[in-house]
Amino acid sequence: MASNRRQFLKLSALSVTAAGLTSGLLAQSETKKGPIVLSTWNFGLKANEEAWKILGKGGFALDAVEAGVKLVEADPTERSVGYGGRPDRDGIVTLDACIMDDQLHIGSVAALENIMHPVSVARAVMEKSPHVMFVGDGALQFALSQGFEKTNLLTPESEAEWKEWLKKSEYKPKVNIENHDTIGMIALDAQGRLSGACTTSGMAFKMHGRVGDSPIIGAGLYVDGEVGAATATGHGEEVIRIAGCHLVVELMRQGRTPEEACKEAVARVYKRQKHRINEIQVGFIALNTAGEHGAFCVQPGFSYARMDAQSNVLINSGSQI
Ligand code: SD4
Repeated sequence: MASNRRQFLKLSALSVTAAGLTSGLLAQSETKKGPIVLSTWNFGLKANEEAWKILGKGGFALDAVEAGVKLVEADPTERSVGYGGRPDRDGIVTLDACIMDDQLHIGSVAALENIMHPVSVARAVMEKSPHVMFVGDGALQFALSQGFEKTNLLTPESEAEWKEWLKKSEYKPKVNIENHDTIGMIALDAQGRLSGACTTSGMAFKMHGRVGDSPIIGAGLYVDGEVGAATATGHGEEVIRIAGCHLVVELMRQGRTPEEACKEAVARVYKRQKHRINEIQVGFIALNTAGEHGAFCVQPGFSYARMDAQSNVLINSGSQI
């Protein structure tokens, strides 16, 4: 029974649906340079459109990825990123984000509270500080010093969900299509420059102070201008363990296609966690300097949005199980 269901999910992952989903096989066969932008989950479609306002005019990939993910950060209906994100178990919304260009310029913030756009604070860390990462209260102080304003990020919906969660206080984070999570975006611009950004409110009802992979350069995001870029979503602890996105980029450097590189990284997660693999989701997306792209994940259900001059489509990722 379970294997029939798995078979069904695998087959359906390869089919073209009315919702505009296209297959991983199609993605593999496309070979074109930029501009092109990829982002995680179905909210990536609208984020790509926003990024395209810059990419489509020949703008810088770094500006495009920042603008693209900001759209999702500001949307209170997206409950896993930015404003309206689910809080930790103390009822506090804490945000993680990072940004990176093709020259190894990096900026990151972790466990940041009360700021609507952590990705822009990460960019300010990159461009206006001598450091690469700020956390917690220091990140907030830095943001305020740069002119960012404090906002209450806990919406009534997220607060109600947290109060409901407190009744049982069971921490079993479910990460998949039901509550699509981090937005990671990677782009190649018309001049062949790569950049990436990643932003999240992290695992719902995490312990206060917990930081996931998303603000960690090399785990939730990595960009190398000579090779390609990758970003991740899913259980951050598993992504950090294998230095996931750095691994994906290094595998592309060794000659793997983006999809092969993502698949090999997912296999490392699987190898260690196969006894409890049904509880784990990790997905990677990757783009190389030729504009080829691909993805792979542990559980069926992960998709990514790909936009180029022709179209903006949601692509189902292949999965390990
Ligand atoms: C984290 N990777 O905080 C993030 C959350 C996420 O899909 O992407 N969930 O671990």
